[in-house]
Amino acid sequence: MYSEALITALMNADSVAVLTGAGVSAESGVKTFRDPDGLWMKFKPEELANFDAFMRNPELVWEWYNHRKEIAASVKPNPGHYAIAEMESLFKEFTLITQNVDDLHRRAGTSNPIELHGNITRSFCIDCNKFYDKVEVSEQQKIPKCDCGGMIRPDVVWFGEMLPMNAIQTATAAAQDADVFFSIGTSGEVYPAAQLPGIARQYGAYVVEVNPGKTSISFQMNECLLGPSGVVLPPIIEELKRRKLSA
Ligand code: BV8
Ligand code: ZN
Repeated sequence: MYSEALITALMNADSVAVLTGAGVSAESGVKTFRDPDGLWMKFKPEELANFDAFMRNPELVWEWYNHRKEIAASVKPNPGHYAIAEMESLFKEFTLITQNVDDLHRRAGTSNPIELHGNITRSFCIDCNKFYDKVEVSEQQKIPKCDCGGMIRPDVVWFGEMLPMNAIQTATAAAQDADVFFSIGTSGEVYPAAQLPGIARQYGAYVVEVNPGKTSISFQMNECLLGPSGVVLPPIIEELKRRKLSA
């Protein structure tokens, strides 16, 4: 499935970076956004994943995020998440950058996921910015309220919102430094995350896409591994560990 060039590049790599999207969680049972049965097929992103939509209809947006929170909490990381977590110990420098908000990389053991679009398990008050790890949304109180009386929102980056400065700076530096850069389970439709594989390529990385299908950024890759991440990644990690042992 993978080429000798990829294994050689990984054997010689000091620094490796990985960008993931919703596809890496698909085998855990979490719907993606743009696949035929994806989340955006039922809801329009502009109706839900933006601040104006939240202010217009906070109950609907909280209902949607609570639904996604319950799904994320009820599923488990899959072999793709675990393979990525294992990569951390195989290279001098390793950075996992994710667009996902489902917390599955952390639950699979990745110690410091760079969360470009936030994390659905966290929320914060839009008035005083107080963070909450746990918010109760009940029948009576459909919109969680802060101690200060302000409305609480999910800690995710909506369309039209800036990404957390430190996250996008760390991610960009990791892409520039990478000897090998993986783009896994992302359609490459959302910016500025979708610029990262191209930046890595520009700075000399060997860039690999892992996705059952072609995407709008496949043309930027050195290699496209056409398959599900939970199937494609584990054999690469196994081969790498075998070669490192015998090196
Ligand atoms: C911003 C919220 C500054 C959290 C999301 C250029 C530069 C900067 C901004 C823009 C720009 N051009 C346009 C913009 C605006 C906008 C944008 O990118 N719009 C797009 C749609 C054109 N970007 C922004 O607004 C960003 N903000 O840049 O601020 C600014 C402000 C104003 C104006 C200009 C600049 C904010 C972007 C963040 C938006 N928030 N979500 C949440 O609810 O989740 S985006 C949403 O899409 C998710 O976060 C998701 O992660 C993300 C990307 O989707 P993917 O993860 O790729 O998922 P998708 O379903 O698309 O694809 C899944 C893939 O997996 C498929 O390819 C499939 O084949 C594959 N797959 C399926 N099964 C498997 C698999 N792969 C592997 N294994 C499998 N088993
Ligand atoms: Zn508050």
